[in-house]
Amino acid sequence: MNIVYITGTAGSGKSLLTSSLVSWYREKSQDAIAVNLDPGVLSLPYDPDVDIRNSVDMQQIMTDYSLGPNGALIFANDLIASKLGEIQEEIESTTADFVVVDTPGQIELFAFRESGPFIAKGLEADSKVLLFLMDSLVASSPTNFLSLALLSTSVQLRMELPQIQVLSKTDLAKDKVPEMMRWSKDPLAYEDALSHLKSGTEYSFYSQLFRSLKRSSLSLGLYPVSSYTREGFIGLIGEFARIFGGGEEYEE
Ligand SMILES: Nc1nc2c(ncn2[C@@H]2O[C@H](COP(=O)(O)OP(=O)(O)O)[C@@H](O)[C@H]2O)c(=O)[nH]1
Ligand SMILES: [Mg+2]
Repeated sequence: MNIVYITGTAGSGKSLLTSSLVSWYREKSQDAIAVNLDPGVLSLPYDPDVDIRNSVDMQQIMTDYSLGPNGALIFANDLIASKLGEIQEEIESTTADFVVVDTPGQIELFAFRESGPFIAKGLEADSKVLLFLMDSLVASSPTNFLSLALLSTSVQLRMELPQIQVLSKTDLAKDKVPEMMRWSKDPLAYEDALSHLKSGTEYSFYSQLFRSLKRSSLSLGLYPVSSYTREGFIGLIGEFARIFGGGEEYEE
């Protein structure tokens, strides 16, 4: 059994990608399940096979501890850690080969408190990979692109798992995607985009940060994907197959 954790900022497309990946695997007759780890979510674009909301009840927490929604959300996210055994058992009670884990809407509640890294490291699987979603619409300016690349590095330092960066919602930023892909591969292309925007001091700050990230990057690369059109799925799922060591060949 292999696990894909899906992380990214709120609204970056985690839940829809979870849904689309599971559907895609199932259409290829692969045994895949969706796990929802967001205790605060009201509606999801998929029917979760394992759902943290069955064991962590936000309403109950608000009542029992006299907390408002924000306090209850923090409490609920911290409680996820105590459910590790239950989640593992539920996953293992399925026969799934691919487990796609949708993480809480707010990344700081998952990656930067204790429960996220605890669950990510604690769930047992043959292989695990962590996706970090960079929303195409946000990442299309060179400074935002760097900011998201830094955040994804920060998340990786917390989670300590192999990481793939995903440029999400590419259907919404079609004309910008090729340029962002060039930035990810070539610091000179990135510096070219910066040179129109920044003063000398800013330019050198951004370009040096970018170069040092590129030089020492722990990421396995940036994959452009649309959960609506499924553009880019072959590339992304091919990368999973390499990590998971499966020999599957997929077609669109
Ligand atoms: N056009 C388009 N919209 C998307 C895509 N992925 C997500 N969205 C939309 O972006 C919004 C946030 O997505 P969601 O999956 O809920 O983000 P999450 O907060 O990271 O789980 C929703 O309205 C989605 O329908 C995509 O690939 N293309
Ligand atoms: Mg979500």
